[in-house]
Amino acid sequence: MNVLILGGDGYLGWPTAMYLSRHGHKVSVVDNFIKRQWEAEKGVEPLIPVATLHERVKVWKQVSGQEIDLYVGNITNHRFLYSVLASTKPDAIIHYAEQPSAPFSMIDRHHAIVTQSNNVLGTLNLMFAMQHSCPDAHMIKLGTMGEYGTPNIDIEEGWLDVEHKGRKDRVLFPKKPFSFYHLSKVHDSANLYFGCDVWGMRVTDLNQGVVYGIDTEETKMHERLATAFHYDEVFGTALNRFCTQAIAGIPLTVYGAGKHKRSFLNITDTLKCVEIALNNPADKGEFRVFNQFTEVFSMNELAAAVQRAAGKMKMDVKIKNIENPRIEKAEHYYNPSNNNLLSLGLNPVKLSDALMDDLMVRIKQHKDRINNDVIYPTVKWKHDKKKKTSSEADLLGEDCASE
Ligand code: USQ
Repeated sequence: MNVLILGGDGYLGWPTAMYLSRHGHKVSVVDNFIKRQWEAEKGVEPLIPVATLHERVKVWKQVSGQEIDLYVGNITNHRFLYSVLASTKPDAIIHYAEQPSAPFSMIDRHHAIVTQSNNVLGTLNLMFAMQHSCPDAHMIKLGTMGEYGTPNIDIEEGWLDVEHKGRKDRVLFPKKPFSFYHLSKVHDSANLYFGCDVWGMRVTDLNQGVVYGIDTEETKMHERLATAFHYDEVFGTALNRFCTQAIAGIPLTVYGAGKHKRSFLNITDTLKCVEIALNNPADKGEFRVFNQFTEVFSMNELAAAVQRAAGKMKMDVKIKNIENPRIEKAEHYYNPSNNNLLSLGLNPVKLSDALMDDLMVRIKQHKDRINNDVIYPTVKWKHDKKKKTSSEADLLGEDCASE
């Protein structure tokens, strides 16, 4: 297939590009490198040095013989997006081009607005650009399990059958998201459902859990093909952070009592799930939702697994329950369904001891690059009103998220 990947420089975008290129698809990638700018703003870097996208595309050609076409630009600029779609004429578009961090979106007013305008307007532009150039193409959109929050009922895949005062209907599953970032994905989902309903778009919304892992088959093919693995408080996700903290010899930062649960998957399963969605496109007019995760863990379970793996490497790792900087339920019911991808053939990679050992060994190779100063959480969901936020934009505007 002719596949266009938006956000091709990212943690998931770049491995997806190589994977699909290796599996016989014609791949083009788009990125404006804004994530690298946000990293610079927060003073953080991926653990493994990440080559420029231009260089990675070149190295990929050398090691695989396959070309990946690169387009540099911002998808919130509709002229740029229209021209990319007109020249690539994709059968499918995989849309990762969003600000991906919940803490980033909660820093202050400015970061909430950057997140929602980038994510929601980028997706809206894409909807219009597709109507213009490729109305029959399949959009595979990266959503998040965090759209649902932690409701006190089973989490279905996107939809809920309801009976109300004797009448029945099928409605989008009620959303109780965790942050302005997660909310941006809720807004995207609502817009995309509308596009399917009104224009006959075909969309698969992948409500993905927390991804962990550092390598895929393709990143292992050359050191300059590495992807952006983060462990910092803003862009690092829980398991990646815990493993890095273990290697750094600092206590694992479990937020709160650690009894809250989330859904997880390995980075290699992200690629498999996207491939499954690609090979089984949504019907015309269908807004299809897959819950993309393979396992559920509480934070305490996750930290204990890392502690065990570290113990095997003769490291004595402590777990520290610190005050939760987020507002989230400390204990809750959690029973999300993930049948759609399993029934289409997903064979999950489970978080085995072996997998954790590999991850820790790989992190250890770059131990000297770990910056302990960016690990402890400083972004809080509820701001201290007396304290000014550090963002220049908000100091000028004299406001902050809690006001
Ligand atoms: N947590 C800790 N200690 C840490 C970091 C996180 O206990 O040092 C806990 C948090 O309290 C939270 C959970 O881990 O409940 C998950 O946090 P996270 O930072 O790993 O993930 P999250 O902020 O939810 O966002 C990440 C990705 C996002 C994706 C989402 C999937 O950054 O792009 O959409 O995972 S999900 O969580 O299912 O919404």
